Amino acid sequence: MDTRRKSPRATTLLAALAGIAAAALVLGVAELAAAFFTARATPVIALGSTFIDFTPGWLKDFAIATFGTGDKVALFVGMGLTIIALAAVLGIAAFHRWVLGALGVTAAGLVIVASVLSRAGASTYDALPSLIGTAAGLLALRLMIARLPAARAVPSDSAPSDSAPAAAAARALPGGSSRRSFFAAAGVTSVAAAAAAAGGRALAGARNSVEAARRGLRLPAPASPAPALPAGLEAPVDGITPWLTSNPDFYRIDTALSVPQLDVDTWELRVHGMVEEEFTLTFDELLEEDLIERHITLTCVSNPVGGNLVGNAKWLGYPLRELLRRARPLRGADMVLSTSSDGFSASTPLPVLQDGRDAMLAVAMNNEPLPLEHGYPVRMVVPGLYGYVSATKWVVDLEVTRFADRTSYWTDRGWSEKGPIKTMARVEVPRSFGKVAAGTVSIGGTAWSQTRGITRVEVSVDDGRWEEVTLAAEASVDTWRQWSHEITVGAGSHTVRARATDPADGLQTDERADPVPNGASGWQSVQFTAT
Ligand SMILES: Nc1nc2c(c(=O)[nH]1)N[C@H]1C(S)=C(S)[C@@H](COP(=O)(O)O)O[C@H]1N2
Ligand SMILES: [Mo]
Repeated sequence: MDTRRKSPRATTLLAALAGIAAAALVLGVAELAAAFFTARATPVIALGSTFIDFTPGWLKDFAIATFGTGDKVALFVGMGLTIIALAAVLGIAAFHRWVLGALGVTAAGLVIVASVLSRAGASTYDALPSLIGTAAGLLALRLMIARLPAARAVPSDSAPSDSAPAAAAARALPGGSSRRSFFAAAGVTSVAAAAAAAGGRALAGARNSVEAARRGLRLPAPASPAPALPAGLEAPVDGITPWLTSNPDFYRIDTALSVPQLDVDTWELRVHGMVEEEFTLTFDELLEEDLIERHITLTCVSNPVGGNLVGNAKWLGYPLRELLRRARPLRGADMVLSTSSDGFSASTPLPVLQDGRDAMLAVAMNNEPLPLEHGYPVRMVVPGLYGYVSATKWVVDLEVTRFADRTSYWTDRGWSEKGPIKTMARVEVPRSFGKVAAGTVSIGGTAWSQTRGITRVEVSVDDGRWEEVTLAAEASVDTWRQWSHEITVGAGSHTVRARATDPADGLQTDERADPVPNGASGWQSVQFTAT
């Protein structure tokens, strides 16, 4: 008789333990991944909220009555016990039939994913941490179960059977040592779970402390404040995009899986390359310079015609032309390669940074220190260029060089070396496939042509004659400009097209182009229905 058959009870207990250790790993790894990817809903919190949603009212009342303000603790204890019980059952199931256990763990993982996705503000991307955690848990469970004696007793002298690999693994080991190796695997799993959970908390804590430092930051007043805004910047049309984009509404584009957490006390900008004077700039030194404040509209090269990867904010920063004046570029240099702490880079034509436009190292956005995801503590903002060749967030390095010598993140991936923003008119009202009341309809939108300005916008309804619309006031040539118009339409389906004119390049091209390699072009056409 095989020794392993002597204690089936003990083995079942170990299987339950394996299930519990695997569950701990699922949650630990998921928390770590959530902190790393800056997920909006973290798995444990989301599970807790779902747990509350599914707790019957009488039990909730009982919990509040009994535990008072300790009801949250009671919730997590109750949830923990539920998870432990479920995990133990799944461990035993996996021990008897691996497929059954694996399906159970996968189902549990999907429950976590579902609770994460059901939280307000969650995006599908937030499912990733739970999926990674579940995968890690499955793998660990598999390794632990494989180290347990076979579920079905197999005489050690029998021929290898068709039973689960677990049985084969167990048989391959001399009596006793399989249990030792089980404890080793379970130990590693538990330690990994605890380490992942602790790592996740540490990461989240570091993020909180950077956010706290950001909130406590006092920025100097600008030496050159933003010019006063003229009245009438917003076109009088319901549903038009606000002229100033708030920080939470500002589009975000970057390659950073995890938002960089930079410390203003250690942040430095290295300025080097083809310059007479190389230097580094600390954050305090940067703030001591004369700062300018300007409204500038940023645009992403990936913005499709009519798209919303564009936003307008007030930026405070140190003019790059001043910084370059200090560095004194050498003859032959034609590009500034800016690099972020996370390795992104952008190549900006040197003349653009010296031609008098308000290109800057920005430290504030709409009267606040830069939000973490918009480049805290310092980013570049260059009027007139798409972000991929100019707007480096979390910037730490400026190298004066030549296009012939160096390339950058997106130019390495087939996008154009130069990225001036194309003139564009956007229709915001009516919405695409929207409904309006037949008769006279107020329509409107935004047009931009940074550094050149917008002098005319025209619309054409149902391919009719082009009509000039009313332009709202212009703050500067570096900002977008709103427009409005009244059209009269009968019931039915209609289209409206829009096109802008700027004083330098003239009429916006009607040539359709995709965003790759240097920005979308073409006249936007919006279909809508009047009833
Ligand atoms: N470090 C870093 N900076 C970056 C990017 C990036 O991927 N990483 N993307 C650029 C691109 S393509 C754009 S359009 C702008 C967007 O800036 P925003 O996210 O503040 O709107 O940032 C630019 N700066
Ligand atoms: Mo972009």
